[in-house]
Amino acid sequence: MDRNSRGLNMATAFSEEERIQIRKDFPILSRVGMNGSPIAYLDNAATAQKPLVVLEALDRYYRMTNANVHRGMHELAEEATGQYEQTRRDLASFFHVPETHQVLFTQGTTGAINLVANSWARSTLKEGDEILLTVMEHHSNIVPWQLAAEACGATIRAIPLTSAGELDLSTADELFTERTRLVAFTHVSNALGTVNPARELIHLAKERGIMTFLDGAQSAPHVPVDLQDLGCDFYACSAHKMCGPTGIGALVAPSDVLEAMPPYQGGGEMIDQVSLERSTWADLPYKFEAGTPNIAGAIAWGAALKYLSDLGLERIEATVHLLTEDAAARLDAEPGVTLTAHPAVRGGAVSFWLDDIHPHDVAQLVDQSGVAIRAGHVCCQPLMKHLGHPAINRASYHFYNLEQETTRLLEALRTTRNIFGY
Ligand code: C6P
Repeated sequence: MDRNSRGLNMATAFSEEERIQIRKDFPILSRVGMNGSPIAYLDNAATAQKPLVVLEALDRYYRMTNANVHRGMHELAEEATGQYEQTRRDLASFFHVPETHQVLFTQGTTGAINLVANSWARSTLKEGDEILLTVMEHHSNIVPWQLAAEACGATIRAIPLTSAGELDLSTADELFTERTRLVAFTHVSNALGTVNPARELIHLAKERGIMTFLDGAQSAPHVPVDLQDLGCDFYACSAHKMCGPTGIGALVAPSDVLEAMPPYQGGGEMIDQVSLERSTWADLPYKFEAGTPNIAGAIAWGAALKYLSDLGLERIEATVHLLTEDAAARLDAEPGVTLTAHPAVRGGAVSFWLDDIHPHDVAQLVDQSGVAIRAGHVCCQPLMKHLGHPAINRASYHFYNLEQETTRLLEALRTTRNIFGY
């Protein structure tokens, strides 16, 4: 079998012909950009495009089912509840989670992190406790912990990076202290593309009795994730990066941890009994799902999960690997381009600088060639400080991208250099 150093079976990657067929599932991918050619969408780490089955699921829910969940005694409400709860079961099986009630719907990865920071962290952390992050974290995996730490008198520390853009675990013995209560880190970096050694870091924390939070925003879309195997305490992801709709995501955690956590938000649905003096809470998962949820979003996410599962996560992972390795190699060889990182294991993103041209100018100019990339600090300002640059350019891939889209990016970068007189 054609396995690469990462153990991926590269023979399973979708061929270009297969990807051309797959692209037909995504109406937006035939949209023509301002230069008259289809948009080369290389901003998948920001949000993935949606296949027709997801758009149809949204439309079908609002057209034929629209009703609130868990409340009504009528046919429509029962149908809506059944479809909404089916996605929870689908998520449990997608991530290999034993109990369905371990899956909580949130507003996204950000919502999941805020839930744990406000509930678990604020009720657990004591003065002098420490939360360990990494220098490559997204602001969503920094700011909620800072707010909780400030409220509890805890402090934040961060795992440094090597020059290749990987976690430097050589100092683990100093970083994990007897006051460390939580290690929260990203599975795949949205800025550098680095795939972190999640199992190894979770193991280091577990053997010291430290809780772990894995930010799966960039892994859930194209890495097969087995949460039983990984062993983290908390895992968060966003539907919109997995070809689903915006405004919905999930938090997964062990039942006993969730049982012990106080509610985060109060309101309808999350209660058992309410009197004017006090209230008691609903069972899991509803204790953490106050108010009318994103019903259509959950149902359409179910359609996205089925779509990804039918394609096969291993095939998706191999395809994204193929595309990003190709892009990284070609960008690295391109005059004027400097890659921000050279991780041994790369996820969906390749980021770079073009000479000393501001990344915003680069992104705007390549956009004129119909190539969509992201520019800026990509919500990772501490990482930018570490890199010594305020911003980066980032091309990020999904299984429906084509190598010729990278070729178009390279051509657009050459044009940009010409405009700037290089
Ligand atoms: N990164 C990007 O372009 P939400 O917004 O809640 O769906 O996801 C937040 C988030 C958390 N962690 C990581 C590693 C992420 O990449 C993101 C979202 C997007 O890189 C938008 S800034």
